[in-house]
Amino acid sequence: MQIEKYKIEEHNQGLLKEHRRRYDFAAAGLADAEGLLGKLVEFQVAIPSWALGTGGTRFGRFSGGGEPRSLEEKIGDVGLLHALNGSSGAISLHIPWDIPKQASSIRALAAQYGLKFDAMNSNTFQDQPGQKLSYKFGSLQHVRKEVRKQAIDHNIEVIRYGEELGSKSLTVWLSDGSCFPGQLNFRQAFQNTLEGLKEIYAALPADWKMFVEYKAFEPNFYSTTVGDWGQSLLYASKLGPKAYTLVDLGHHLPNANIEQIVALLLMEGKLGGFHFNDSKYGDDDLTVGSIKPYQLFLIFNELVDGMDARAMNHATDLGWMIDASHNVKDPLEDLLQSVEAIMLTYAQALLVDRKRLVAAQQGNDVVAAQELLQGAFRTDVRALVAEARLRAGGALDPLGLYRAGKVREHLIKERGAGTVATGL
Ligand code: RM4
Ligand code: MN
Ligand code: MN
Repeated sequence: MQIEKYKIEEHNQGLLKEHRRRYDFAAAGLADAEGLLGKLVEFQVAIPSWALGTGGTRFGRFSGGGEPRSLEEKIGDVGLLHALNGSSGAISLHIPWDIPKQASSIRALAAQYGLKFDAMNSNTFQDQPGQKLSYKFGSLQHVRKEVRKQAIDHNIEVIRYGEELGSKSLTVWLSDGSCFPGQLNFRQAFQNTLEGLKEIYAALPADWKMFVEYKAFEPNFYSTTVGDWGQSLLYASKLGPKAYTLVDLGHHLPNANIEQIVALLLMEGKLGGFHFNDSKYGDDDLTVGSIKPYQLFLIFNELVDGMDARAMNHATDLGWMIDASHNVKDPLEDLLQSVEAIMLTYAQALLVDRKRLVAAQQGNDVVAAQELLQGAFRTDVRALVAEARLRAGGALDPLGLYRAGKVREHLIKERGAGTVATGL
């Protein structure tokens, strides 16, 4: 299904008066409202193809119905999101969950919705039907060369699919590691993995990036072969200039200072991309900003500061992706909430008075520094983000329109109540 332009306009008309009142108030306090709006309009967050269906845990999965049955329908879903919020202009695919059988028509379909293909993701954490060798004991780290080769070949195949679609990056997340002490020779596992990554790196087109994603635990619970940002950075540094670290917010040990990690990776020019989600305990994959919004703000504060220090383009120089799973919500509603949370937080980070922050830091004025950050965090920027959405052709209240337009009901009618999307 599609949401027609006139429906969005009608919806906006009804809300416009109140919106203007709020926007004028919010913009009056800003030195450069237009500059801020321009940045917000440009900023796009990629939607993961694997998060368009209902997620689950190892205990169960409760589908909400109307899930996309094909890559075409997944693209349709992201198209809906983008029509509503104007900030979801890309999709990140996972192979083999989303093999594009006819790349040219998939590309054309995405273009119709104004979507680009963000990072391609490989999968050597599951065995696939018909696959010769098993990844039970890892993929690139594996003690057997044939298994490593199979994993390398798969990643190269993913690059080829991505090239056909116009993607420009490959995200490698490995579940490799060990569950028990003694199971693995750490150095050997690292070396094997590095060798494999080198072969994949060699197959990257000139204008591509490779993102090495780390994760502290799960599914392996004693060691992970790309377990933290240090290890990821080590691989990325040894690989070369096209390799970067990817930060997934849910992949750290509890209480890790993610904003500091981000700051240092940016300083080194080695931060490549981001997987947004939120968590209370581990890789919970909850809605962005739902549990620790201040932490998200502190991370965005470092992102803006670090990117500006290197004169980077906020919108295009890093890969911005959501990586979440929705067990009890409608996935599309959850994704609308996540994108909104990202936009709000980005806007707040743009509001930080950096000159005054530097002065506070130089003067060891701890109180003033805290006031500055919390002042930005406590600013209500909802009307600013709504204005950016309006200018991008989106809806003033995406979630409201999604519900009023009975989008899920339509999708269930179209696709059926029992459909199950490929993915998590
Ligand atoms: C992993 C990791 C990867 C994602 C898979 C599905 O935990 O976050 O980024 O591709 O899940
Ligand atoms: Mn991830
Ligand atoms: Mn994850």
